[in-house]
Amino acid sequence: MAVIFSGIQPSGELTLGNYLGALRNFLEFQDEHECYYCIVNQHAITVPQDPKELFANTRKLAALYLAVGLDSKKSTLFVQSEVPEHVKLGWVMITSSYVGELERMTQYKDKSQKQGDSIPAGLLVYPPLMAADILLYQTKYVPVGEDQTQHMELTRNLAQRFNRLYGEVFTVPEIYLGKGGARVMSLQEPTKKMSKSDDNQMATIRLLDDADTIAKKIKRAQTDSLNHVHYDKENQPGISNLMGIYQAITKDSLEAIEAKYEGKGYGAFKGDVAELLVDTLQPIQARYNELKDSSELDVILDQGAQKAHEVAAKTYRKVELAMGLHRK
Ligand code: ATP
Ligand code: LTN
Repeated sequence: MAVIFSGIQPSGELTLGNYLGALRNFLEFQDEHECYYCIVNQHAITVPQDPKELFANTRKLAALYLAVGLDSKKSTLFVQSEVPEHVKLGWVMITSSYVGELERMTQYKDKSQKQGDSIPAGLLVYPPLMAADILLYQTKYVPVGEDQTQHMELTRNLAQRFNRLYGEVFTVPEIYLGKGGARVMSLQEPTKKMSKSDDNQMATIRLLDDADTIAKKIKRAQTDSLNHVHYDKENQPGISNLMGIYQAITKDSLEAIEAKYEGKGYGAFKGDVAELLVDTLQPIQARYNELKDSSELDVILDQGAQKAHEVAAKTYRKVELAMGLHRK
């Protein structure tokens, strides 16, 4: 039984990108592996958050994890800030990192560009905290979207660096990229990834969007003037993105989709994409509504934090002993 770990930030309402690129893949593991799924609220505060929204988004995210099919009897679901070992090992990982390697992270470069002269230091030290999240559980596989590849490489480097210096303490983890949906693009700027913190509401499909909103957003999604359903990311990024979404849900091949819509315009295809999304998201939304205000949710998160803490504390003790960071 291998250990699986992944995390999502409660930094806004989840998008279709989060679902197809991450959440959906989490479910595959829970029958056969030891799974930890975390709401990484300490990562979310690397950019300013409204306290009320952060609080609400944390609960919403927990309910969504369960609504998509995560089973709390099989997987451990918990909130990062409730397990103090994350920041403890996070500090150790920060002190094991070089400024140069952190500055080379493309997510840091993207997010810091928008901040002018006042770049929050948290943006720079975000990846070593992510490494700590993963390494605390002796994780083997980390299901994430493609955008996390560089952070995963850094995590592996930090684990190997520590093991070389202090002895074999950590399992060196591997990224797990699911098939299809690993990179869903913005509906408005299809060369950019769909991101839950995008201010342009038309750019994202939210998991809690109703049928009319979904239809409107897909209808207005940027395409080109060729009116030919054809996969060509370079020249037809908008329609290719919609085809990627269609494929991720139906598992049809791109060729099969092209053949099905041969001679039909974008209107017909977009209508079908919207319908597929509504059919996929409606049952998730129904379960979400049952769960969101239930006391069951708190019981699950309390038990999750306790289980995670037990495991994390064991690894952290090994770290202290290996580094001489203990007294007894
Ligand atoms: P933010 O906009 O706040 O940076 P985000 O939408 O990028 O958020 P994260 O919380 O950073 O989401 O990521 C959660 C998971 O969703 C990660 O595994 C990430 O790789 C995946 N993910 C995020 N966006 C996409 C996307 N557009 N396509 C596929 N996977 C994605
Ligand atoms: N960096 C990730 C979120 C994240 C994560 C993790 C993912 C924080 N800690 C540990 C997997 C494992 C992101 O921005 N998507």
